[in-house]
Amino acid sequence: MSTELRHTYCALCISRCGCVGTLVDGVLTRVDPDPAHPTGQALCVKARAAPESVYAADRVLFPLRRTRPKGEADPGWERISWEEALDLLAARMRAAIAEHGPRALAFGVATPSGTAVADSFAWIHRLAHACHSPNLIFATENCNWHKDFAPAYTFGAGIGMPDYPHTGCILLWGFNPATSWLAQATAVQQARKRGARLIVVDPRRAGLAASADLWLRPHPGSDAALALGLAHELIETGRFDHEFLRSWSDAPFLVADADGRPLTGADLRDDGDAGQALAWDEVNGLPLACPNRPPNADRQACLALRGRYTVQTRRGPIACRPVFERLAERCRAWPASRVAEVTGIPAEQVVAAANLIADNLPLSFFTWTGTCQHTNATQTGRAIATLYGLTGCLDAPGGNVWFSKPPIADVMGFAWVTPEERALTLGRNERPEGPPQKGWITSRDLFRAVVEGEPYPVTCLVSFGGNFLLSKPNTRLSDAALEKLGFFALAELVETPTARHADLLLPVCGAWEREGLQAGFQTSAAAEAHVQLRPALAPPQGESRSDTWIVFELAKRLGLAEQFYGGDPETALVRMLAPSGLTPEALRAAPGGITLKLETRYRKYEQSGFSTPSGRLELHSERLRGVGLDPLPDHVAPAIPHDPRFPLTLTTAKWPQYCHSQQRNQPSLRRRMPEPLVELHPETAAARGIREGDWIEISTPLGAMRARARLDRHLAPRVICAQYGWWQYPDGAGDANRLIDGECFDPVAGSNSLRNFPCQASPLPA
Ligand SMILES: Nc1nc2c(c(=O)[nH]1)N[C@H]1C(S)=C(S)[C@@H](COP(=O)(O)OP(=O)(O)OC[C@H]3O[C@@H](n4cnc5c(=O)[nH]c(N)nc54)[C@H](O)[C@@H]3O)O[C@H]1N2
Ligand SMILES: Nc1nc2c(c(=O)[nH]1)N[C@H]1C(S)=C(S)[C@@H](COP(=O)(O)OP(=O)(O)OC[C@H]3O[C@@H](n4cnc5c(=O)[nH]c(N)nc54)[C@H](O)[C@@H]3O)O[C@H]1N2
Ligand code: SF4
Ligand SMILES: [Mo]
Repeated sequence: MSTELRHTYCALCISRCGCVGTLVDGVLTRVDPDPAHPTGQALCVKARAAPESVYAADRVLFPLRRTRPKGEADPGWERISWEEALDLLAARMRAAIAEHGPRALAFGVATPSGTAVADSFAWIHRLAHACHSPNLIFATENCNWHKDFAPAYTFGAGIGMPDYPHTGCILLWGFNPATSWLAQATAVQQARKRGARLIVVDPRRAGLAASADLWLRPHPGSDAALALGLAHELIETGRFDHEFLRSWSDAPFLVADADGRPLTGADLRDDGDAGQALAWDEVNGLPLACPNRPPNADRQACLALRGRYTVQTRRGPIACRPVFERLAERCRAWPASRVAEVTGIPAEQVVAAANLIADNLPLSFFTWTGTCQHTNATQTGRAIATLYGLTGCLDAPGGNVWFSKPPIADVMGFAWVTPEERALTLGRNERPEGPPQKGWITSRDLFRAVVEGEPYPVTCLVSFGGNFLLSKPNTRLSDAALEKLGFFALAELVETPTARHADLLLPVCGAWEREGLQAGFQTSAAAEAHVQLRPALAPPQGESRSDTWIVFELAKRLGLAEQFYGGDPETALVRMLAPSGLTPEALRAAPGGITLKLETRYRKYEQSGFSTPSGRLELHSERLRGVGLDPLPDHVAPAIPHDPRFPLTLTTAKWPQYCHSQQRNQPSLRRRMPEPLVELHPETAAARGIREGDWIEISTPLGAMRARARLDRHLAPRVICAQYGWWQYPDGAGDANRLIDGECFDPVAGSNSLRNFPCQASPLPA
């Protein structure tokens, strides 16, 4: 018997935990943490189930072609060769483009945060772009848009990463790392041991909330009210970073009272600079043109943050106020008493949270899907980012920092799609400042294009994972669209309900069966400097192949070999790594990874400004105002139906055992969570004759589902938390998304109301 230990990392979720696999006679038997790895302190049950996932009986092992009409329960799969499968797919892709143009060909990809498709994410995008397709569907509007892209309106970039080793207070807002990002949970706990304080904002007492200094329990979808209330406490007591705001944010910029327009140099003189903002010089009592990036800190002390002024412009006097004054007025509408009414959080706790923040700077924060799966997600994100801006901790030691990343070539090929083609991205006209600007489309827009041909027909979908029937709202539309699609090819590990609609099912090998590159592990400066070429722990099962292999084979058949380095993934990897000075050989010789020597630089804005239009942190977003949206954050009531028959609020969350709709086929995980659960307050249950462990029905205006009741006295009596992603039940038990309307969405980002939907709970006959 030979035993081999192999260093690798778990690629199943965003945490990418460093680990060591044990192979006995070449067979993967177990996976353990790798404490020497920057994210290797702990592993969750999903990684420990690795052998079960590799050798699962229900894996798709061969390319399969449908022989029976769509809509029939049995697709009548016929096994075909890879040659046939790839030739067929390439022919159908070409036909779609020839018939209706590249816009009729859409691509799809599973979430890179909750699957290992991150390995191939860039290559899949490169293929879509090489085909000139402006349409790619994945989970972004309900997943990472609000932490990685939308904060650009305020910060010029994503939210960065808490500098846990140096932080004074951690704010986890709609983010439960104990379940969703183990490496961050470990970092939080280490910081707490050192004395850092912790505030958790979550309708559930989930994960670290139980041990936090303060757990705030908002009603789902009311987070912006809390953020503005906290900002109000800090502003009115003067506990904000005046210096930072004056010198590095747009806080002093003057905005006209009449129309909300920022004043510029061009208002003063004919030859004035329309790109230069005006502020009020309190010492001289004059408007002053503010220098552009990086701002001239010497002259900032005289700039007013508060007050009302009249500027004599070329066209006469204009009444105006600094951005900060306007923000302060916005926040004044949110005293703790009103925050309490809207959020359900006691007013004393709002004040206590503001005190905890102000007394324990530097503050760091992380927010994820708890705040983004709402119809008011963009404004909520703006409100939280604005609150954070007040502390002056952005990119400062102990704050949220953009750590140096390993330099890796961007291979997405975004520019290959012309601006004219990009203008056709579904949803772009309606939400120009949201995901469509990157070519990312929502299920609603894609499936309407398929079913109704509006605004134009999409006839072919090529997706690399993604279980849209379970992960997107409005299941009825998804179902109809997948059935109607002219051609649907899906690369998958297992035959999901979505896969049953495919014309062609391509077998992919799982994360443990293929190599994968991770350049940067995010959670600390050292982790972010770590590069690893994950070795496979097992050979690909059956005839399964990696997504990357499929992309390159397709590219060759589509005449795109040149854009794909001659169709050779190894050459591509060499080119991708080139800027870092690393090679595949060097990485293969160091399977645990290589930590590059990257310097951590704080407050990078002092050299280069922020990547916003003004070069400063923007409390007022002119970009949002430019498309008719509110330039300042506000709490907007969720745009969801109101119906007295559905008095409860349905929310959802992740569970440690599973990622979304996956892994139910792994016995050790299934034993831990055999059936779909729904959490509700004991009073809510008692009022309906529901007991712990009963199967109950949850209904909304769209439909009903079943789950087993779990009583939780920490929930608000109005809130129930259900699961989504179960497809092991013929009647849709544990599939909350069939209850949620896809027409309720955020006007900027298209995010769905997956965390706040009116519902009712009722007992089922035993
Ligand atoms: N085990 C596991 N890990 C995962 C995943 C998985 O499916 N399973 N998926 C991965 C992916 S793709 C993602 S995006 C991340 C997501 O990571 P998280 O965002 O941490 O995951 P969730 O548990 O969905 O949501 C976090 C918390 O938000 C709370 N919440 C619900 N509604 C609201 C609200 O209105 N306001 C506030 N403040 N909080 C609210 C929930 O109760 C929950 O505790 O996890 C990744 N990791
Ligand atoms: N109600 C509700 N709905 C939600 C959420 C919620 O919190 N509440 N969360 C949302 C979030 S944050 C996200 S990210 C989405 C996730 O949405 P999806 O990306 O659709 O996630 P899954 O449902 O897990 O489906 C992923 C599929 O990809 C397959 N897969 C896994 N790894 C690979 C791989 O390496 N290659 C290929 N080709 N396939 C692979 C899996 O077998 C699985 O069937 O769901 C969203 N839906
Ligand atoms: S948290 Fe679990 S699933 Fe995610 S990377 Fe770590 S071990 Fe893998
Ligand atoms: Mo996600």
